[in-house]
Amino acid sequence: MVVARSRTGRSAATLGILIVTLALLSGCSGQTVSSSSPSVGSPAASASGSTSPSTSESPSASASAAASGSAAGAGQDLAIEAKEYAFDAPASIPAGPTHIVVKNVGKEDHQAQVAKLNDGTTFQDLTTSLQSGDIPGALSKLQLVGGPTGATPGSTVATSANLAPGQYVFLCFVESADGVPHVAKGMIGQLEVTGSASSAELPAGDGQLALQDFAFVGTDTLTAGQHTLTVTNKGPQVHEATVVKLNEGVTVDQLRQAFTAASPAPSGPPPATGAGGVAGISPGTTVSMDLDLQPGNYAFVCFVPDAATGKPHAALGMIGALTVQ
Ligand SMILES: [Cu+2]
Repeated sequence: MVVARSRTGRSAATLGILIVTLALLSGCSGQTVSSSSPSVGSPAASASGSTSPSTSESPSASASAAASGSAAGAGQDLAIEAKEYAFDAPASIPAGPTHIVVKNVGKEDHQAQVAKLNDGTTFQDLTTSLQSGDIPGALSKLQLVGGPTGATPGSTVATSANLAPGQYVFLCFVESADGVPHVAKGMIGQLEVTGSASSAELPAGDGQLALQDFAFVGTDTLTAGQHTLTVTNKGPQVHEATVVKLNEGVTVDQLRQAFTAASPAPSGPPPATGAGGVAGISPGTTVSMDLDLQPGNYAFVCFVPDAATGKPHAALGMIGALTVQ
């Protein structure tokens, strides 16, 4: 399938370019930053709360019986392995608060944009839109509930969402070196969420991030180590919060300038490397993301294209500073 690169607005081309930008940010350093687990560079260590690395069983959806209706736990784990160009994940999971854990076992960056098909929309409808390059059409068929993004090879990234029953997909819009987004290489997964909707809250976490047109408002300082941020999209547009670690000496203002320049032409070393984050979230939706960061200067970045101009929200100022002490 080929995703056309000729549309306007929220186009595949734009999204692809954004992902390329992200890839540039991630650079070729081979350096990985986990935003949720201590398993970086240690394949034997499993992500906290996820399945064992055993190959005899696929990642499983293990419902936590004790967490029902409680804010004390994430409810259940949904363990996903991402590689070129497929997701290895359970086919179904019960509805409710879900800790979505993506382990990148591949060689390229990956993400798992998690999205629920609108009522009346079939998986075939979605893939038809994707195959014809109609990304706005595809997005109009979906409710975006985040999902881990910015997963560098070997890293694990986790987010949480309260999954309502229905048909879901995992999508990876990261581009390969050939310029083709992984979703066009078949990197689409399907998930059926069963049972009835849960009113349970996601774990409160210890920080808040509001996504607005076009700014990040909320937590801007964290201590090193594990945190969970509640992330709410309060803007009329879809937003995301990709986390990047600024290279030594690079400021958030410089990063912002790189995105707002008329023709970004990165030369020299990339200004930042990927450090996880949460993928696209529909307006009015609250999810959460786990972070496990070393001290340093980071930024939240939104690469979602503006509905009116097609420019990435980052180019419209949607970059927020995050200091980890
Ligand atoms: Cu945005």
